[in-house]
Amino acid sequence: MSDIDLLDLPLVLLSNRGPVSFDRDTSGRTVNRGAGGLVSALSGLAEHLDDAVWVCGAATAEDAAVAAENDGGAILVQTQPFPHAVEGDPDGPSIRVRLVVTDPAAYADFYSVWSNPILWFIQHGLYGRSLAPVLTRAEHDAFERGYAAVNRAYADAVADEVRSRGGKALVLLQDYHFYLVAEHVREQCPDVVLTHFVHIPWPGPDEWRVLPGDIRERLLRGLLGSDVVGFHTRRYARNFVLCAGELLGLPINLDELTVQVNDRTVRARYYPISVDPAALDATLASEEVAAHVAMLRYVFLDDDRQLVLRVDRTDPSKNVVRGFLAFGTLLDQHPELVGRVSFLALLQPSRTDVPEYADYIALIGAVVAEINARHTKEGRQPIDLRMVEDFTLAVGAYSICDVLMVNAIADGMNLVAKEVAIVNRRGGVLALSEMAGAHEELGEFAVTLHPFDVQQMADALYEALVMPMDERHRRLAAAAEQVRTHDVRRWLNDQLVDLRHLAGFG
Ligand code: ADQ
Repeated sequence: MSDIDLLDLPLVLLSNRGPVSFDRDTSGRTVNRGAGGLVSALSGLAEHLDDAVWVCGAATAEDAAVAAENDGGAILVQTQPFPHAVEGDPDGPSIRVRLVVTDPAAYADFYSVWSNPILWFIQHGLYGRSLAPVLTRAEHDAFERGYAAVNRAYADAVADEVRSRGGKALVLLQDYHFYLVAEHVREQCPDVVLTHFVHIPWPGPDEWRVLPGDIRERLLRGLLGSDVVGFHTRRYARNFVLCAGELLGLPINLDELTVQVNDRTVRARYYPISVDPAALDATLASEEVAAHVAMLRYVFLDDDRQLVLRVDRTDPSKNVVRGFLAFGTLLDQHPELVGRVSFLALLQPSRTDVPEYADYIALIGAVVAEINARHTKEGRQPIDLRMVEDFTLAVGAYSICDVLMVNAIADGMNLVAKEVAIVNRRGGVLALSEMAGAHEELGEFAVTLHPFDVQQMADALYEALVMPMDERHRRLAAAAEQVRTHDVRRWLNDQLVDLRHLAGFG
C-alpha cells in the first residue's frame, strides 16, 4: 500500500523551513525548492493530495511579500515532478503553501535564542558546559516573547487551515522549533489527528532538569497535545515517556511507550528517517559528480593512497575538533601513514550568528593548522579543510572515500552515513559514533567510534584503514541493503499507517 492511498483526511504539514521559498532577481520573482530527503518526501506526499497545505515560515523578504499579497492565506505553487527536478514545469504538480510572517524580534528570540542554541544544546548534551551565565532575564523574556509567541502564531495558522477543512485533518508537525504547537492546535480543533516528529535526540529527565520547572513542563505538555510523538530511535522514545512520568507525574507505560493525559493516550513511536536512494543514484550518475570524482581521485588517491572523509555542518554536536585530534593521534602513532592517508573535511558553516558556533569554527581552524604543521610531508598536508556547502562535491567524495568519519557526540539520526552507504563504490568503511541514531541500524556494519575517547577513535580509524578489501565490501553491501529497504518513503509510510489506524480507518 502506498502512503498516498492512506489518507482519507486532509493533510496539514508544519515545519520551520518549507518546501519552497521565493526570491527576486532581474527577471522578477523566482521560486527555489528546498533540498533534502525530508522536504522531498513530504513534498511528494503533499503534491499528490488534493487537500494538503504546508505551513512554514516566511524565510525571505520575497516570501513575506508573497504572504502579504495573499493576506497571509495559503497559495498554490507549481513545483517540479517528485523527486527528480525539472525546472519550472507549468504542468507539473503543485503544492499549497502558507507562509507565516512573524515579528522579526520575536522570530530572533524564537530561533536564535531558544531553538538554537538552548533546545538544540540541551538535546545534544551541550547545554551549560561553558562558564557563561545561562537563563538570565533576557532568556526568560525571550521564551515568552519569542518561542511561545511564535509557536502560538504558527499554531493559529495550522488551526485556521484545519478549520477551513471542516475541523478534522491529519496534522504533521516537525521538530524542536514547535514543541508548544500541538497543544494549542488541539485546544482549537479537538478532532485533529496530530503527530509531532522530533528530528534530534530526546535525552532523559535529568538532562531536562537544567530548565526551570515551568518551562520544561510547558514544553512537555505542548508535545503531549499530539496523538503520536515520533522519534528516530526507541531510546529517544523511551526517554520521552520517562520525562512525562518523572517531570509531569503522568501515568506511563514503558513497555507500550504510552503516556496517559486525562482521557487521551499519547503514543511515543520510533521511525528511523532515511534518504531517497533513487535521487542519490541519479545525483551520482550526473556529469557534475563525475567531474568532481576525477578531481578528487587525482588529488587524493594516486599511488594507492587512502582517503578519510567527513561531511558535516560546523555544529559542536558533530564533534569535528575531536575527530581531527583522533586523526592527528593516528598519524603520531602510525608514522607510516603520513603522506599515505589524507583527511578531506567538507564543512558547511552553520548558525554563525550564534557565538558558540563562531568560536567553534575558529577552534576547528586552529586544530587543523596545528596538525597540518606537525605532519606535512613532501609538501602534502594531511588535512584538507574546505568550508563549503556543495552537495555534488560531497556525493563525489562519498563515492570514493575509504573511510567516512561520523563521530557526533549526539545526533538524532545522521543522514551522511546513509548517503555514503548508498553511493560509495570503493568498499568505504563507516566509522560511526555510537551516539548517532544511525548506529542502531548500521552499527553492525561499521567500526564504532566513542566520541569522547580520542585514542579509541584513532584506533578505530586504523582498524578501518587496514581492513581487508573483501570485508570492507561485504559490510558496505549489507549497509546499502539496509538503507535501500528502509528509505525515506518507508519512514513516512510507517507513520501514516499508524496514524490511519489511530484515526479509525483500519
Ligand atoms: P543535520 O544535523 O543537518 O540534520 P544530517 O542528518 O547529517 O544532519 O543531514 C545533513 C545533510 O546536509 C546531509 O544530507 C548532508 O549531505 C548535507 N550536508 C552536510 N554538510 C554538507 C556540506 N558541507 N556540503 C553539502 N551538503 C552537506 C538533522 C539531525 C539529524 C537527522 C536529520 C533528519 O541533526 O540527526 O538525521 O535532521 O532528521
